[in-house]
Amino acid sequence: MTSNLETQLLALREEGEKAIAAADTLESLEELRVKYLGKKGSLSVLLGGMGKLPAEERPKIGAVANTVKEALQTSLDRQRTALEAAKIQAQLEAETLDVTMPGIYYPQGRVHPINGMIDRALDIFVGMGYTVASGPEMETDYYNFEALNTPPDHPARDMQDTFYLPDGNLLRTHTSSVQIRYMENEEPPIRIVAPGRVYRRDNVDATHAAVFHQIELLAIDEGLTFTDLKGTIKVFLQAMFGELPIRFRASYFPFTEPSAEVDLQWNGRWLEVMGCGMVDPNVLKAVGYDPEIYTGFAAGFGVERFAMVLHQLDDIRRVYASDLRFLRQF
Ligand code: 2U9
Repeated sequence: MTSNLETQLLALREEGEKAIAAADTLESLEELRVKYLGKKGSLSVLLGGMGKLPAEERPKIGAVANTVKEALQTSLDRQRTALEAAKIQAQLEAETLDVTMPGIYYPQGRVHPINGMIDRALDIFVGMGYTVASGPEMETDYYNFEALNTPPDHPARDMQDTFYLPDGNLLRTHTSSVQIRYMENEEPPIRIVAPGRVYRRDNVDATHAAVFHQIELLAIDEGLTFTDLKGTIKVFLQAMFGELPIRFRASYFPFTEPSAEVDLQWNGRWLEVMGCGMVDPNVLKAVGYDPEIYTGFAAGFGVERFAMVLHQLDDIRRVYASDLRFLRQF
């Protein structure tokens, strides 16, 4: 004969196993464990009624209660394992990296052709032992002209007319002022290269701009000659343009004596690409160097002009127009 308590125990087992199998989270599973097997859970409550049973029935009911308890515990363990596995699986799926997904597009910038040209030229001079120097774009008359052997009444000032500020300062017409400042603070031997923006009061056309970029180099030491100047320029121009014929033509600059223009044979035509010369003794004196001990050479070129030759540009204004169709080509 099956006692009432035994029926209830078996019903509890059936109900519990169904509920446990249906639990879909670890939290609800824990609630079911407490509900059925907890201290105040259904099984405890039922077993509380054991005392009312006749003594001979107790062992049998006790045994049934044990199997019910074990069965529920087994169900709980099985469901916990399944839910934990499902949780890990869901996490893995949620975190899967889809390498075929298109990435986020960030428009990529690139080096402006003028800066690219400056970088290339500086690399070559740094390779020859030069140090890069810089200075202010707003200058005094002294650093831009006077210290460079160009007094106020000098005819060369006409060609380098510039923008003057109300206080008498000006926008530098070349980076030579950087070399003057450097020489004032340092002692020979000196090997510097000065890149930078310069200004001229010029009428703007396909080959002239009021703002452009220059690179100038300066070497001061004991015993430097025009031969050192020629060799340095030859190495530089060949690194820049390749093995092309070059020639030096006598010229004039207030700050160098003798002075020369450097021409490069490019596509069968002679192109003027640089100016150069031996630093004028008056410039050495202006910074306190003894011209009987030290000599030096200097050279300068326009970065835009180099870029126009190398990239075959027809109009200098293109490099300032910020037209992406133009800039994307470099
Ligand atoms: C010091 C002494 C001498 C720098 C020099 C040139 C010749 C030259 C022009 C090229 C085209 C400027 O960009 S451009 O218009 N430059 O021809 N520059 S010698 O001579 C110096 C510099 C600094 C202390």
